[in-house]
Amino acid sequence: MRANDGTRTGGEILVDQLVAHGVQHVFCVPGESYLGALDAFYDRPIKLTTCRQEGGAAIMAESIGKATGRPGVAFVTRGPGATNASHGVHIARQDSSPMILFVGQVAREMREREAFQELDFRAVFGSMTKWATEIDDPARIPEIVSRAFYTATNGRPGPVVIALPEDMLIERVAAPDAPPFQPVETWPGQTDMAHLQKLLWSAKQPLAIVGGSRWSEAACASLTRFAERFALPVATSFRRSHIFNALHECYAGDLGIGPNPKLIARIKAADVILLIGGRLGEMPSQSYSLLDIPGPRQTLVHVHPGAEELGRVYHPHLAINASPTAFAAALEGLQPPNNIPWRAEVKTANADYRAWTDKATPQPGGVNFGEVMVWLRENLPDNAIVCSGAGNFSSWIHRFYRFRHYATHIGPCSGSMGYGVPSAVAMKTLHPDRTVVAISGDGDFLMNGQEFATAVQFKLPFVTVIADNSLYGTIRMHQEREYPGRVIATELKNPDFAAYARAFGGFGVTVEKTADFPKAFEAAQKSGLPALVHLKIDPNALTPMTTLEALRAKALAGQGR
Ligand SMILES: Cc1ncc(C[n+]2csc(CCOP(=O)(O)OP(=O)(O)O)c2C)c(N)n1
Ligand SMILES: [Mg+2]
Repeated sequence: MRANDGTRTGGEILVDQLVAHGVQHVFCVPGESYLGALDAFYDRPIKLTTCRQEGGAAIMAESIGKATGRPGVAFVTRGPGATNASHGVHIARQDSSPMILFVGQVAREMREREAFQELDFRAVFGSMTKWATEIDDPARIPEIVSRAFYTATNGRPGPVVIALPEDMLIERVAAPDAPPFQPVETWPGQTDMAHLQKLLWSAKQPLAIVGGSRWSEAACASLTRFAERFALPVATSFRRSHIFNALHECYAGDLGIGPNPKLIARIKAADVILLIGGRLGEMPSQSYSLLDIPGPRQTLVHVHPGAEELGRVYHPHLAINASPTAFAAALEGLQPPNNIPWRAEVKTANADYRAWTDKATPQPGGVNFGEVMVWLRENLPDNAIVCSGAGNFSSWIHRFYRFRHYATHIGPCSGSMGYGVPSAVAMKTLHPDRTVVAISGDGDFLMNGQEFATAVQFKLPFVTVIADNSLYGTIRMHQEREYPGRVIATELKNPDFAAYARAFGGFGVTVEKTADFPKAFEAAQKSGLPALVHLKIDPNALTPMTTLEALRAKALAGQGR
């Protein structure tokens, strides 16, 4: 019950700050440590989604941050809750997603006795977050929460963790609310843009690679106009393919796992590389083999919102400290050369992309996952959101699906399994009117499959497609390469996934032939329930490019056996 003497409890002040900063969705697993905050949600205009595991709740918050550019928020309890939630915190870190995790903490007078589930959250999350802190004085909640919103969003976005001592949340004080935060734009300087124009005017074969966070629909539109005006081939970085419309004639393809060898060759042959927003980390750089380190042979223009990322791995010819949203707007002012010498190149780049992705590759077994992807890309609406986890199954998404709008692919650049289902819960909560599809591997799904219960409880009808090859396929692939024939710890005996979905109150169907997929998917959608389509994939169908048997034979031959 709120008092009318001008005071509020710490919990009430805290939740009021979230309202003030425009938070609409919060994901939680309750804990007795933060009952004072939980109660304050009771009559506030924030949709609170109760989850089944803190890893799921944290991934949901991270997904909101990834999709909207504003911090996603989760609440979890002390030690076990926070360590479970670290799954999502690490993703927010690696994927540069704004996120704030609130963690219950023991009462102030008990601290440092290793009280029940006590952890030193500053130490535990110190190296994983942009800021990890604890609030001692309820009067400082508005200041600290406001700083958390700015910190999570500004520069290179990332996670903030705030611990909340239990007694602090019920202490009453009079404290005014903070004004709403606004993400801070970092604008490129005029000299930066003039330098960039000069570099492009003398280029022979330039190419753009776009990635990272801090994009928006408007920024993507500016980027598209820039690509059109400059006839510039644009490649998208690992799990950032939604930044550029794959149907656009300037699209050069996806630079992630299993990329088109012609794209790799094209990047190596380029004379000017415009890297916008991304870090060109281990996955898109093909284990740091794509560009020379520290000084690339190509003229590298690196645009990043975090000043500390510029020159961190690659020595850029031109470093521009700017958020992609601001930089994309500034691109509108650049003028292309009169006769663009590389005009034919954009056509070839796009033709190479098309040839690489048009048709699914042949696969052993009854279900060809590539053909499933082709069907989904031809049949899902343009604004459908695909949430995916990590595993070899995702290489079929990257290769054959065609993302057409910003924030239609929500996936973990950090390669964290268990992402698709909680992420789909968050996306369907955010966009109840849009089609949301989670795509999971069999191993991947069961890491956070419990959040299917959250989807049922909160009536979130998205479809989960599981590519079940009865393997931790990715690890098996590495195992067969390094230790051919010595199979250990990579085989899975799986449940009946369709029955699992039904047991939770959802819709479930199993598919054993590619031709049966469309009907099964449509039935899943028509059910109006959270639904699961279980695809039986041949374990031999390891990647779009090779089979398990072929990989093993090659490795054995290499070993002279
Ligand atoms: C949380 C987490 N744990 C472990 C790994 C290591 N790992 C990467 S892929 C993979 C197997 C994925 O299996 P599955 O989801 O069935 O997909 P598949 O590769 O079989 O298509 C594992 C264990 C990881 N990336 N993330
Ligand atoms: Mg698998």
